Amino acid sequence: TSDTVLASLDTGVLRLTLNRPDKLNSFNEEMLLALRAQIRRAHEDEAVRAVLLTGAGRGFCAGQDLGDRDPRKGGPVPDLGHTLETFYNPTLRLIRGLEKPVICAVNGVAAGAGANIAFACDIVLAAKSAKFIQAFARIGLIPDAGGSWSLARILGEPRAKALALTAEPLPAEKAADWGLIWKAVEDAELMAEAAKLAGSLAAGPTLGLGLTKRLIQAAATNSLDEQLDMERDLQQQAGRSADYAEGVTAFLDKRPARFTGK
Ligand code: T3D
Repeated sequence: TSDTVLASLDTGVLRLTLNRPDKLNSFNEEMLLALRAQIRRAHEDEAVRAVLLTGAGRGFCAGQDLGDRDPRKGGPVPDLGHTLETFYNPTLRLIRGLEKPVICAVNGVAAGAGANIAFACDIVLAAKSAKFIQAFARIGLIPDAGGSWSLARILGEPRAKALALTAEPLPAEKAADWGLIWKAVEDAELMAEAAKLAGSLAAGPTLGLGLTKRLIQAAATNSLDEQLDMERDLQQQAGRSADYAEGVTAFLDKRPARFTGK
């Protein structure tokens, strides 16, 4: 365990708080490994039925800790391909591959890999005062942590290129208008709203929600025929779940469903 990522599990919601507030929760190796370990735990632990990711203090995450990349400290030029492959990319893959909802509450500035980790989450809420910055261009790097993929895919090339080439901050409300995030909410309401959403998703039919996530993520590269086949197969699986039987029974009994996630 590491205090760089605070973790607590409460009624199915694994809340993860990036916790290096003095550095705007920028990523050092310890924090990257701790985050990865927690997302792995979310994969493995049946008691986890949703993840809520946020940041401590006034920022969400300022990307890579540049103090760890100071060229004046001497030593060899860092191999950033290696650090992406070792520290960032596995976490991105784990978030996208987790068949449980991942909610991100962007409580303040999200820059570089910090912004792009947020975009990899399933539902992103942001405080109105938060901004997303593709800071890479300011230091001679390229958008990583899946950013080139999600920005191009979600926004299309014109907006993706402008954000990435200029590193202009994108305010939360505009990010919501552009469909890059789910919504911007009043700062004071962010955590309550995100926790409520995470809580209700954690009480949901986890198996079906996980299959839904897989299906929607597959749509971008599937043909319609492939997608229809996949819907057939995954609906077959969902239709055999205990939660489907419970959902239909509860509807017919005119009472709220009590899902177990299976
Ligand atoms: O290296 C690899 O492995 C490749 C992977 C790369 C992934 C990446 O994410 S590259 C991009 C790295 N991130 C950045 O370039 C962003 C750098 N930060 C900023 O541009 C600004 O801090 C913000 C726009 C995010 C916020 O600005 P502001 O004015 O609200 O806050 P600030 O005063 O700049 O920052 C507050 C403190 O956090 C400050 O420390 P101090 O002076 O109070 O002791 C600042 O140095 C520190 N901080 C912020 N970001 C980082 C950081 N320290 C280290 N690394 C940071 N990324």
